[in-house]
Amino acid sequence: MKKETRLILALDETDAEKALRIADSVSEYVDAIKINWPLVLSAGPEAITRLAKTSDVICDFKVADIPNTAELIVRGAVARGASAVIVHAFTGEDSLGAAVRAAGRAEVYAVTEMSHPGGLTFTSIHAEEMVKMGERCGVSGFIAPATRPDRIRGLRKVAGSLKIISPGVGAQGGSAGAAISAGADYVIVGRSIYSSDDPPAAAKAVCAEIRSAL
Ligand code: OMP
Repeated sequence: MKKETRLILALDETDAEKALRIADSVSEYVDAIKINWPLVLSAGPEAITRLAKTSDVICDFKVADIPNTAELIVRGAVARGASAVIVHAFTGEDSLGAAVRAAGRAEVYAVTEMSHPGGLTFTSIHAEEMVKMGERCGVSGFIAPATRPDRIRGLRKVAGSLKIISPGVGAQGGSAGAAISAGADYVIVGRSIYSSDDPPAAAKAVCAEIRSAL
């Protein structure tokens, strides 16, 4: 994944044609497009391949399964053109390791503490351990919450030079500048770009905020 704007668009738009139009319109502002079940369920998995023609695509399938199933899901996503897959770490070293091996040259990002309030119930408590385990498994990086920049700062200390990508900016209340200042390499932004009246202008504004934090 290139590291130019440090913005990743979370394209959870369920109107497939609109999603593709938005992806095109913001292409100069984003380093990658992250897609999740909402778009895959409405547009089909071929959306991965269509988007991958013009952008790096992160398949946010939050894989949380036994090693064999994790491997099959990651292989399928990469075969369709994904450059990276998001996998839960809480399933343990065998499952996360299987996902990394199945990804081959594609990247795996492991979820640590989740950005929503419920992320404090279980994921927060084990986030540092999940980062250490992810490093042993060979992941490329971690998901850490832009809603809690202090937690990005804490997880950055454990993650060393591995990447941190941070969702929770805008609609969930986090700020792109604060996440980058706390040690995130990229921010992930969804609704406040794809649901805005002017997605390119919204993406441009996030990029400006990121730049001013660097
Ligand atoms: P917005 O809240 O609309 O900006 O979207 C955030 C995106 O990041 C969604 O696609 C979420 O599924 C995803 N996400 C989180 O919001 N919180 C997390 O802890 C992890 C993720 C993720 O793995 O991307």
